[in-house]
Amino acid sequence: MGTLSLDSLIEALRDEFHHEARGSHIAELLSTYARTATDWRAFALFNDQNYTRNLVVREDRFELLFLCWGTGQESPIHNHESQDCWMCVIEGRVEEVRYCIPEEVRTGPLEPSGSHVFAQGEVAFIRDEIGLHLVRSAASDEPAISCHLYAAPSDQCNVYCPDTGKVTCQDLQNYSVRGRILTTGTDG
Ligand code: 2CO
Ligand code: FE2
Repeated sequence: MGTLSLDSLIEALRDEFHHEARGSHIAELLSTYARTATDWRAFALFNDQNYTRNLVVREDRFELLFLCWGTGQESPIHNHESQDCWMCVIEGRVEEVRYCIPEEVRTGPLEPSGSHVFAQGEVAFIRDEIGLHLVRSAASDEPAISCHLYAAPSDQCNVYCPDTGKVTCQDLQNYSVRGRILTTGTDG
């Protein structure tokens, strides 16, 4: 595969999901995009406080976001409801720490089941049957950017307390849409 622009990636994903395709071709598309494109820069917007979710496109069957991980920034331990989640590193290195989904009655610390650092162009895949994860920038001196494809879109996930396993439902907030930072409406 040659080079891919963001628009051509989105067209190719529409085609894939129209045919209910899953798996290796999607990872290949994301990886080709990550290794060849630079048109993501306008959408990769960082915030000092938290990792950011920058929405590019959201349709019935999928949504595509760029997530920006400042140094030391990480997601909570969370699930993906009934989503398939592909994560492809665009710049820097991103660590994924996996956890098993605790049994309902369980209380106590969550133990990681594994951890892997992904470099530019490498693709991670997770869904609830595989487990939970936490994602963060891997290097202490270098931010990271990753491209996330969720099928289907979702506005919520479950967040797990690492010490107790307690589950809470969390709204997923976008920081920007197509390069425009959203105002929260809570300031002023
Ligand atoms: N799922 C998290 C989110 O959308 C990021 S970790 O990678 O899936 O905020
Ligand atoms: Fe996730």
